[in-house]
Amino acid sequence: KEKDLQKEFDAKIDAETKIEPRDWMPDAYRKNLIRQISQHAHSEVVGMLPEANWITRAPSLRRKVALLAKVQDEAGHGLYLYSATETLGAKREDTVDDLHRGKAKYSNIFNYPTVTWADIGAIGWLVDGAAIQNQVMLTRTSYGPYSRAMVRICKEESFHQRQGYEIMLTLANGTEAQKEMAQDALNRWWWPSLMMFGPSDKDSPHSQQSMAWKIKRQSNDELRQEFIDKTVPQAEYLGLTIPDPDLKWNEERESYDFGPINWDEFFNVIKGNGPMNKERLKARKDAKDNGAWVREAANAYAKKKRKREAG
Ligand code: FAQ
Repeated sequence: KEKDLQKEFDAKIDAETKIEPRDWMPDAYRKNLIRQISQHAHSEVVGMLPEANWITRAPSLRRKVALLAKVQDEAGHGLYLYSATETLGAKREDTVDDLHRGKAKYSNIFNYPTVTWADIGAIGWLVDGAAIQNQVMLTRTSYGPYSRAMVRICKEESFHQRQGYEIMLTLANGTEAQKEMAQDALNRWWWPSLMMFGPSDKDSPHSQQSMAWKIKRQSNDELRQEFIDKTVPQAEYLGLTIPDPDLKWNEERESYDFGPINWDEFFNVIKGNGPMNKERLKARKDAKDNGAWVREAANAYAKKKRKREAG
């Protein structure tokens, strides 16, 4: 019986038929999806913090409205993705507790500080840009609810990317000090953004199986290269310099060669030792603790209502 179910599952993967919540799936497929989607959800939620830091200090009402909307979108993405993990049988409480206990990962990128307004531009441009590169691929992922979530989320991320690029464009065409601020933000966010795609393919333990299951449709290195090729001309248009002396167009490959990535920094950050890891986790834990009374009140109200309805 199990063999038949496995065969049916394999045939669906081969035929590009989405796997749906009630379908049989191998345990390891389910586990791997819960791992990836919950980390993705945590990234969206923790990812609100660096930008939220600038909401009160946005330089104009228009900038503030756009930033508020963007940060709210990220919250929505997080909730959407937690729901996707629930379709796989994960409990949201456990998933969130794993984050708070430091057991679950979230994207390396959100462990860096946002020290100037230009960082908000750089995040939209580079971080959302990298997120789109990865998530457009995930619209074709084999698990139905995840793939459909990605279609919606990518539409919003495109707005976020343009919002960030436009901030960079304004600064890059502004005063000398503003241009310097934009360049400084690019210098600090470039390399961590490249790390968002994950370790090199040869050091990526999940890739092979995730590709076979069509959870991932392109490798970490392929996506990183595509992102670089797309982003270099955008930096040129801004008149800014990518902080990589080895960056060079390769005629033969029709693609950019680039310098070595500091993987020690990456692994250190995802182990919890980045500049902002402790502060980010504390902010999430405090948010949960400070909201405890709301959850208690909502539960008490729901209980009272059920009792009343029962008779
Ligand atoms: N950060 O074997 P692989 C956003 C971990 S976008 C931290 O290659 P996999 C939008 C990995 O989990 C950011 N950890 O793993 C936004 C694994 O550890 P584990 C979120 C990383 O899964 C924008 C180990 O290294 N996007 O939030 C990272 O096959 C602006 C080995 O790696 C997604 O999560 C990293 N960058 O490939 C929000 C996209 N990379 O679990 C607010 C969905 C790897 O064994 C503001 N995820 N690790 O302990 C994916 O596509 C994949 O999970 C990859 C990693 C490509 C990230």
